[in-house]
Amino acid sequence: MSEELQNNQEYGADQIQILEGLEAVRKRPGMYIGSTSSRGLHHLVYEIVDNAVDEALAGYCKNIEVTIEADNSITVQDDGRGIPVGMNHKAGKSALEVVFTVLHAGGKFGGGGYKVSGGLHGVGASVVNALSTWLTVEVYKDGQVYQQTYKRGKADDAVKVIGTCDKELHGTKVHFLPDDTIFEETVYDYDTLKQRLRETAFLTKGLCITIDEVREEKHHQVFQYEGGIKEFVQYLNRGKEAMYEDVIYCEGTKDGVYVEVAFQHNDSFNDSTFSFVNNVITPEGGTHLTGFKNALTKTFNAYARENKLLKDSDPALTGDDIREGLTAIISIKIEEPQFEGQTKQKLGNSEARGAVDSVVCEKLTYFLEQNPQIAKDICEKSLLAQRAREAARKARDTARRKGALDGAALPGKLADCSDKDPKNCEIFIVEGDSAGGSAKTARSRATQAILPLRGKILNVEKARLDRIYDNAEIRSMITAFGTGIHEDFDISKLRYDKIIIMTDADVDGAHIATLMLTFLYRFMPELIKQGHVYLATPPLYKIEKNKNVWYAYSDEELNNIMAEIGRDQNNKVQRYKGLGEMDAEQLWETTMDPERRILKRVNMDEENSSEIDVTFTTLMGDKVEPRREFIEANAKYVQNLDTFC
Ligand code: 2B7
Repeated sequence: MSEELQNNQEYGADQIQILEGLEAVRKRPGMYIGSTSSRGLHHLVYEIVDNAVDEALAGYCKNIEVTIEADNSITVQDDGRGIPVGMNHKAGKSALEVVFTVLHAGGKFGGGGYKVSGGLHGVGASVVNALSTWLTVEVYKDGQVYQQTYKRGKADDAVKVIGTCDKELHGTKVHFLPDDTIFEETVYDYDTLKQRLRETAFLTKGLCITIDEVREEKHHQVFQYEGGIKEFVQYLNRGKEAMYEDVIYCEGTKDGVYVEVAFQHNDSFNDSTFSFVNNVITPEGGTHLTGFKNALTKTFNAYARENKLLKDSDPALTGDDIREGLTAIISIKIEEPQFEGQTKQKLGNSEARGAVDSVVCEKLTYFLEQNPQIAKDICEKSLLAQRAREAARKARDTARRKGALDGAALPGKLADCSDKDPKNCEIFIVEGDSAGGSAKTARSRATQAILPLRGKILNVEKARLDRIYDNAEIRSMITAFGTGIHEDFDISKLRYDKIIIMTDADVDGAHIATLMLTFLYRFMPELIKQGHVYLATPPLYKIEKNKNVWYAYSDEELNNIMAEIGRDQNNKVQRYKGLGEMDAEQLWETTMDPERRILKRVNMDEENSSEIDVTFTTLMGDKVEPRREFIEANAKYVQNLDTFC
């Protein structure tokens, strides 16, 4: 730092502060972007895009283009007013430079509108700059092209005019390369960015967001939704049968809170409600979500009583009854969001509760009066849900009495391990009795438990709670894990550190694994979130030559092995079709031995939770066409379409 000062005496105390500011970001990047993992890497893009989205929310930007360049650098371009380039007298330098080099170039900077989107409230650009090997920003304004370049957050030079452009052109372009000395991962994932940008486009109606990938692999997609969150709900419901055609939509502003809510019921039994504050998902909800739930319960009960769909003697519908098969988006914009809870993801502002409650009550009451048929259909579905819930309660009580849910009596088919410390233990959920038998012989008895399941397990996307509690395979999993489900779920009672799903390496196996994951996702999501769920990876091929043995887990690996050992008559290649084709010793060597096996941990990034919901409902729901489309789009993971569709 002292060298900087010597080199440039004109910079005074202000400069020292600025350097310290960005040094702090490089020293503790996690404090500013959460982590330096792949997640943090992607956050850099969201921070830059958020500034462009703010410009769109202020009414000046219609298009945002994001490009993943060949070298994994990122370009973001908008057609807003262009960041101001004039002198900021307080800082003694161009406003543009302030935005990219000062940690607290706060929300009101530049005047007009307030900072609403995103997490870092206007410091995002400087944080991204500090964490980039290099960054270039260009501003198009009044026929001039302005540019400034930086290395690791420090400006190379003052803002320069580098050329002229059409007078009509206006906007900002940012191009940066994440610093590989800071990030553990520097390769961008197209799908991750695509999903987030699609979500951003849904949340900002009319805004056109383009994403391009110009690496070896090429992609190009455009997201623009004139219907905003109404279209988001349709998108989430695309794998399901909607109960009525219109998406119900409520919009309004109260106490400085802008509220938008869209919802539509479908024929499933799940509640897929997602809430957002300033365009950022709130996985733990908060006051805005509470306000929505209150309003929904209150309004439907009032309507049902008034219209004699619910008799005076009937018990009120519960929120759960009304939300059965509901897909909903709650999106609010608020000037100073306060987050609480352990992970600071839960909205705390009390005015948000009142605002959402009152906007939804008012608009929904009106909608129901105008659409009596839809109102009646929803009330009747809720009444069915009420009865089913009562039946489920009875089924669960019976199951509880038999000790079937609380681990009191472990399932007979379970071959448990002898070690009683869950930290050391793992359970293999194995498809089929025969593979289960091999696994029981192969396992290390002290720490590995085996639970064989017979055939395909119940698809929980298509079954009501009472049937789910009644299903033997599901009950045996619940009992073996020890945690209970839903409101009874208690992770401290988990009996195994690793839950390993072991199925055949074919399409049927993938289907069974997906059914199990669907069950875990809907009933014990915490197990996935906390990283306890894994997929075993059995090999696809066994190669033998001159008494040596190799296993290949992919076609690529097979080719590599063959290239190495030479393709000749002494080679024997065996294609494994299922776990059952391996004897116990082979199963142990290739798939179960902790020293040699490949385990894939199933992870669930809550930032992507709406997309995960779509994946499960598309794969497991009734509609064939969206499923076929989904599988075709993800064909690299699935080999044989026919069996699955
Ligand atoms: C608080 C800072 C970040 N800003 C402005 C004006 C326009 C503008 C921006 C932006 C990212 C990639 C291309 C306001 C706000 C700075 O002050 S940031 N556009 N776009 C952006 O960052 N895109 C602005 C008032 C008058 N004229 C311009």
